[in-house]
Amino acid sequence: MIGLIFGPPGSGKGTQASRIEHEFGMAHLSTGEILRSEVAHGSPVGNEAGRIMAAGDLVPDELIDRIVESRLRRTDPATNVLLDGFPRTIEQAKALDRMLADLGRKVDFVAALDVPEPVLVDRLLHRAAVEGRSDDTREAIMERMHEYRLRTAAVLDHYRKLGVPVAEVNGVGDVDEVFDRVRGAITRVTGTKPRARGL
Ligand code: B4P
Repeated sequence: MIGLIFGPPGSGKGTQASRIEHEFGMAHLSTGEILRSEVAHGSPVGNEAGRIMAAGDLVPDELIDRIVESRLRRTDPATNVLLDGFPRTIEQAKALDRMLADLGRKVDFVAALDVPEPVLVDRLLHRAAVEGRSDDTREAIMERMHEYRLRTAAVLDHYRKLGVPVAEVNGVGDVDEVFDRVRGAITRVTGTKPRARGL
């Protein structure tokens, strides 16, 4: 099974993904985390991506597509994969569909977190104060929201048109409350039961 956790910056994709990973037995692949690790290691990819990310822009599709493709090719075909932060453009979505078709796989569900922009900005400014991430400045946050509206939001319609089940989930509330909704939505659209105790 291949799932996407989707939503605007700060909607909690990474936060919810680590819970989905454990409860549904999925391997979590976050393009944001991969890029931050490349930046931290000072690799050529990291040097190229770091400046772009700090400005709140999306790194080039070709770069991200190559990263994801190499990870997917290394993944056992029997492994359930949860993609987090990818695809973020229609071009990335089409590239993903081609990669998966080559591997005899497809996107099975999209869980989309819905959070109003003022709440997103507050969360990211709060994270800036706690973690000091280079792309959590007010200016970069505004740019990330703009990129989301301009280029990323359309990815949901791409998958709806392909007939992929898209579950929209209210992402406002505490993390456990949001996860209850996410878990319910994934169970509904996939018919898969969480594996953790007492569920
Ligand atoms: P990502 O790492 O994907 O970061 P994000 O969208 O900001 O965060 P996410 O939605 O995962 O929020 P989180 O759980 O952390 O991308 C970072 C950058 O990498 C992009 O801007 C781009 O430059 C680049 N990039 C990545 N993928 C790319 C791609 N495919 N193509 C091009 N460029 C790409 O939560 C945010 C905060 O809210 C946290 O502090 C968390 O603790 C808090 N929070 C979460 N849930 C909450 C809740 N329910 N209530 C209150 N706070 C909550």
